[in-house]
Amino acid sequence: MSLNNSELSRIYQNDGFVCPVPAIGKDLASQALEKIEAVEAAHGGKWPSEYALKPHLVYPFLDEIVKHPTILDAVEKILGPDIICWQCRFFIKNPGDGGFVSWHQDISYWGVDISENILTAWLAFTPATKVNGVMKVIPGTHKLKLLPHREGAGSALTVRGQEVDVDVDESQAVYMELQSGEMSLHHVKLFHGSDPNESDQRRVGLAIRYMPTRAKPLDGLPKDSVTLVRGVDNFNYFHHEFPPKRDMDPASVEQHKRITDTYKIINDMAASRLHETISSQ
Ligand SMILES: O=C(O)CCC(=O)C(=O)O
Repeated sequence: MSLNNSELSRIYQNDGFVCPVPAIGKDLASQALEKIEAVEAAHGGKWPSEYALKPHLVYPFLDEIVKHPTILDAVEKILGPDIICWQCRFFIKNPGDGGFVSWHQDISYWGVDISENILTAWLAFTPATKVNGVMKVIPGTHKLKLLPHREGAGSALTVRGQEVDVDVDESQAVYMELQSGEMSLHHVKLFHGSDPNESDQRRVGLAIRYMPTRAKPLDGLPKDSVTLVRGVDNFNYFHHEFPPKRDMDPASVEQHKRITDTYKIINDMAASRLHETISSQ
């Protein structure tokens, strides 16, 4: 689907998501998948858990992907010209592993102003289909407030096993099917989740979180870090990250550890303040 600026932004504002959107293309996606699988092979067949968050800080091929011009051109239509990549993380489901993601809104524990227009580009390295556990969304729910979430009730694939604490009408679900090299874009408050992989093929995707540089962290949290991917940052609410020179170079590994350790503290503090954040809307 090739959409002009106003269509893409209109659909996103109306529905809270756009899908499918051309991104890095099939060839680059399959080259990247080979690299992902080489890292997995070197770590006992699984993406290493210590690099689950922000792997673009230690692997140059992922740094290139989060800065890919086709991705950023689409993101810019929604967020404007000054864009930061706040985080990225893999969501990988192997056949029969039972992995699923319960219905949730993303922003609950991110430690950032919840009224801001923030989105995820979910980039497919394999086809993502209804059978292999593609992401599903409830259109229009991005217009709701942030709602209470239960922790630990949901999937092991999310950071806190969070699940939105309301009944979700599954009959309204839309499945965001993708070819490899395509992406979906979804708003940070949109209800979304995914079912287990019932196929014999892997489903491999990278969720890249983009924000406008004006997105303000909640008061009183340690200063978080971001990668400036387009435009200028006139706000400096976040520390700026440097890109890796080569796979796992020591300075990048040190930076990654410092930043993800700080983020764990931010995530815990944001979780403990969730009620306060919800009632402030
Ligand atoms: O990959 C999935 O199934 C879910 C992804 C997700 O929850 C997210 O991007 O926030």
